Amino acid sequence: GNAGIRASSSMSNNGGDAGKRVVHFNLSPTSAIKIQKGDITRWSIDGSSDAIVNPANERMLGGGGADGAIHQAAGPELRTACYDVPEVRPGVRCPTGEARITPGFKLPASHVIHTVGPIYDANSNVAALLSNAYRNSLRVAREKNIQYVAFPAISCGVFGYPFEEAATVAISTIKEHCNDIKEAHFVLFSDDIYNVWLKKAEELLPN
Ligand code: AR6
Repeated sequence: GNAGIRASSSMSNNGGDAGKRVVHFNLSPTSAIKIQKGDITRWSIDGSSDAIVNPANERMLGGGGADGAIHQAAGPELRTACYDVPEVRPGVRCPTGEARITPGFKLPASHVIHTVGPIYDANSNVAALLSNAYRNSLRVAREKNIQYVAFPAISCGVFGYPFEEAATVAISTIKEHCNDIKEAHFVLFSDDIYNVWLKKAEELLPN
């Protein structure tokens, strides 16, 4: 049930340079969702084992958007670590909806969880694939005992997913599956996506 969910906002240092207004939604005494505008490459929780989620592609060797920014900030060791992830079939290290983990190298965050969201297609079940990307990212974090995870708006850039539909999938999936994680953060790059996410969170995570 939703008993105990409470929203509050504050100026917070969590997220370092990434944070302006951080809006908190407490799901339980030990688990929270936090939403902020910012650059995910700058995000970390001081002194903790933490992870940022990279909205990658199936090859996992870098690209544009957040993926490009994350590789740029992490340094060339990240590409080497990604290259070493075994292919499940030629050219595919991480199938759509799955997740893989590497160190963060020069990033402030200690780990990168690479996941692949779907390319938006109104005529296929992309919502299930997008939900899998969030759920499997949390599962990989849990397996490594990582308690703090930051997500961008997976599939909302190059992959063309409409923001409102993506926000519904992202927030409901995280709400359902973040039980064993202390904090799931959304670090959103643009005002428009931040505003859509906040509105949807207030709808789906009521007081
Ligand atoms: N911090 C947070 N969010 C960011 C940042 C950043 N530094 N930079 C961009 N975003 P995208 P996708 C936002 O395109 O749609 C790549 O080429 C961006 O504004 O990064 O899942 C990969 O290699 C958008 O809201 O990822 C894949 O081929 C969101 O992050 C493909 O793009 C996601 O946009 C993946 O496409």
